[in-house]
Amino acid sequence: MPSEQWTHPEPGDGPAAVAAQPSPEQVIAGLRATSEGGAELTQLLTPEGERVPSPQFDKYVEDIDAEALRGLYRDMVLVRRADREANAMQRQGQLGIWVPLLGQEAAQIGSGRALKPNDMAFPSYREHGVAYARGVDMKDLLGIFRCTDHSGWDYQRHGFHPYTIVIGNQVLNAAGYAMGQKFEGKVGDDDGEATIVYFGDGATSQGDVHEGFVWAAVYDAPLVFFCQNNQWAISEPTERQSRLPLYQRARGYGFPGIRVDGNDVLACLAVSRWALDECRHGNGPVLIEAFTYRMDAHTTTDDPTRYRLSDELEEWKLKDPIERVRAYLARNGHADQAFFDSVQAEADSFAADLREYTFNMPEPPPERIFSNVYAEGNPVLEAQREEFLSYLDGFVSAGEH
Ligand SMILES: Cc1ncc(C[n+]2csc(CCOP(=O)(O)OP(=O)(O)O)c2C)c(N)n1
Ligand SMILES: [Mg+2]
Repeated sequence: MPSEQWTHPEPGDGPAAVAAQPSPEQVIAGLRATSEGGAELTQLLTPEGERVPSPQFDKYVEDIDAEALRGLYRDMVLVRRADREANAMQRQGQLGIWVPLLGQEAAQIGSGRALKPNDMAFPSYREHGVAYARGVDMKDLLGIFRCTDHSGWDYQRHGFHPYTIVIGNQVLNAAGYAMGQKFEGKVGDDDGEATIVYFGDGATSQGDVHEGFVWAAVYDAPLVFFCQNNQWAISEPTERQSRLPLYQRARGYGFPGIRVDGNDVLACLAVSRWALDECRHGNGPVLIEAFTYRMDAHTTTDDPTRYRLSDELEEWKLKDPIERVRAYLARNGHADQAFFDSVQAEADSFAADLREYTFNMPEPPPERIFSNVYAEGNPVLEAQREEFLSYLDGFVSAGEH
């Protein structure tokens, strides 16, 4: 494993600090580890858009004919276009911050489209593509980033929980939810339910994620741990987070782990369907490591040129998740230029709608913060609300004098 070579320097003759320095070969191996998934990568569509047969996973995408693949292509183009529009709107001061998903479209659409209506998804903060796949209106995401909303959708209706900023915390919530599905007898056959939880490579260093692994494992919870290894936790590369490929961690907890090409929408769909199926039949949990790349900054507050080489980005551009589907569709005569143009036009108008909505987004009244905290009335919260309202009234009357 290149990453092992980098993090396991051989003891040398010199003082420990000197002996621990990686050799030039180890440094190169470490760099490669952030761009090459290795032999263990499950892939159905190469970066050049060629279909790779998979005895284990082909059956999970048997129904994906040309039309369905065009649909997955369209999904990815729309969410990328929305992502680019939101990024631009932050630059114009219309959003407080944006968290780009650029490069992670296949991981999110592939896994998001693998879910069934009764399944539950727990996102972190970058899962705009999964939100879209769960039927959340992308406009409803934007209130969070314009800082007018905490969360803008009905999570039960969409099977998509609110975004979580506290790294890894949603893994505990998801483990609890999946244990509930198990306790309530919703697991065991084709109609069983499953939960999927999204987190990053950096999150795997958090205690919450380990605790989630332990609880889900000992209760056989129907939980798919979906780790998007985008190679970076802000400025910290994956090889500083783990001595071994992340998917191999599952073994220590006693459940299967698999590494999938996170830029291959077909493979992400197939592997997620397999893992969700395992879970709904009672064979969970499962860890999926989607090997992908964060093509843009961590957020709009970050400048990745400070800590990573641009040739790494150039290398990943050749593995673009959308381009490989486009190449496959075009090469096999499944789509013509008119199709690609129409998807682009649809994406442009989708983005224009988001822009229009954002610019005219209503400001919620300040007391909104007290709404929807509890299902029923709560006297303490009600008292706080009243106090806050009279405090605000004080400002109005001061202005009137
Ligand atoms: C508990 C906690 N610690 C630190 C942070 C600050 N923080 C925000 S994002 C991030 C990196 C997360 O990296 P990763 O899990 O790889 O997810 P990615 O952002 O790459 O999708 C950190 C440290 C936080 N939000 N929560
Ligand atoms: Mg990351």
